[in-house]
Amino acid sequence: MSRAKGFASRAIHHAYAPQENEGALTPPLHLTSTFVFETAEAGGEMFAGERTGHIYSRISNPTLDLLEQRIAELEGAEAGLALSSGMGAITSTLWTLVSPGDEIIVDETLYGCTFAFMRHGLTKFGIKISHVDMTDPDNLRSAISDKTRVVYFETPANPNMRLVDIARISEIAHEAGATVVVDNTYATPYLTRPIEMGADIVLHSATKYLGGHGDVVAGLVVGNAEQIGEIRLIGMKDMTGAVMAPFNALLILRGLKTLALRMDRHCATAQKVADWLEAHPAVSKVYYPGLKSFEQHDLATRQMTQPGGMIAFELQGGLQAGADMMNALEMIQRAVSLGDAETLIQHPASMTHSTYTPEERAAHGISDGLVRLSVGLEDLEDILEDLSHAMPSKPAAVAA
Ligand code: 7XF
Repeated sequence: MSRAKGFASRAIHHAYAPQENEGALTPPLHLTSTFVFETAEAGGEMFAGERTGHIYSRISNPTLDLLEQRIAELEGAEAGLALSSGMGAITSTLWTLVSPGDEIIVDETLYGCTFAFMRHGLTKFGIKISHVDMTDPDNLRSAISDKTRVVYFETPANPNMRLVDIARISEIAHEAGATVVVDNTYATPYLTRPIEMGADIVLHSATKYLGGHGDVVAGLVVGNAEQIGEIRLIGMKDMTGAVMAPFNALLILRGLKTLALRMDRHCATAQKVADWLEAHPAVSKVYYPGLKSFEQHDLATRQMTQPGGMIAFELQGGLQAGADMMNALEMIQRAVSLGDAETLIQHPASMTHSTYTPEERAAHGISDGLVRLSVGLEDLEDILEDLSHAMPSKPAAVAA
C-alpha cells in the first residue's frame, strides 16, 4: 500500500500493532514508575545515552511513547512529548529555550495562565516579554531583534479568536533566528498543522479537544527530534517534573480516535450557532472565524480546514446582560475549559483571564462583556433552544 493513510486512520492506528502486544486491540497501560536493567553496565550505558531503553517514568514510558508518536504523526512533526498539563507543556518548553537576557515576543492575546507565566513568572528571571499585535506580521518585523529567542502565539487565540498567519510570522521569525512556538489547542491538528506552515514547535492543552471528554488534564509538545529531546531532558525531567501519568496517556489516545469525528460535529454546530447569534437582536458582536463578518475570515479560510468549535460574543447589555444570560441557561454548563462533549460557557474577564489586571485586559483586547462558548456535541436544536430562552428578550435593556 503506497497511499498515505488519512488523518482519522492515523489517529486510530499509527505506531501500534496488536500482534506485538498479545493481540490486544487497545494498547497496554504500562503502570510502572521504573524499569529494570538487564545488568549494572546496561543501566550505566542508558544513563550515559549510549544504549536505548526506558529508565524511569519521569523520562519515558511505553504508553506515553505511543501517544508521543501519534501526536507527532498527526501534527506532521518528527517527535512528540507528553506532559502533565498544557501549562506543563508551555513551562517545560520555554524554560528549555530561553536564558536570562533573551527576549520572547508574544501576540497581544494569550490564555490567562500563559500570560501570567510570562509576565509575572519568566520576567522575574531576566527574560524580556514583548507583546506585538501579530495580526499584522509587519509589527513583528519592526519589533524583532537578535535578542529575540522565541516568537510565541495562539491561533485562534483564547478568548477573543484572533488569528495569526503562521506562514508569514514563521518566515519573519526565522530571518532573525528565532524559534516559533504555536499553541494549537483551539484548532487541533485536524484543522491546522502549524509545522507544515513553517512553525518549529507546536504545543497543546490536551485537556481540551484532544482528550475531548473533560476527564483529564494533560499537555503535549511536538517539534524536531533534537528540540523535543532537550525539552524532555531539561524542561520536563529537571526543571518542571511535569510528566504525564500513563493512565492519562491512555485517555488521550482514546480521545484521539474520535478527534476527526468530533471536530466535524463541533465545527458544523458552531457555525450554525454563530450564524444564529449574529442574527439575534440582543447580540452586539460575534467572533467566529466561519462568519463572513469575521475580520480575518480570509486567513481562516486559508489556514484552517474548518473554523473550529469556539465562539466569543458580546451582548448589547454588556457584562450584566452576559451574567444574566449565563445564569438562565439550563443544559449549557457554566464552566471553564473547552472542547468537551458538553457545551460550556464562561466569562473570560472574571474567570480564565482574571490573571490579567483590568488595565492589561483592556490593553490586550479582552473586553469585560465578552462571553466564551465552547460548542459541544449535543443536538443543535437543544443548544439553540437553551440559548434562545436565556437571551434577554428586549435587546436594548442596557443595565443602568
Ligand atoms: O494546563 P492546561 O491543560 O489547563 O492548559 C493550559 C492552556 C494552554 N493553552 C490554551 C490555549 C488553553 O486554553 C489552556 C487552558 N485553558 C482553559 C480555558 O481557557 O478554559 C483553562 C481553564 S482556567
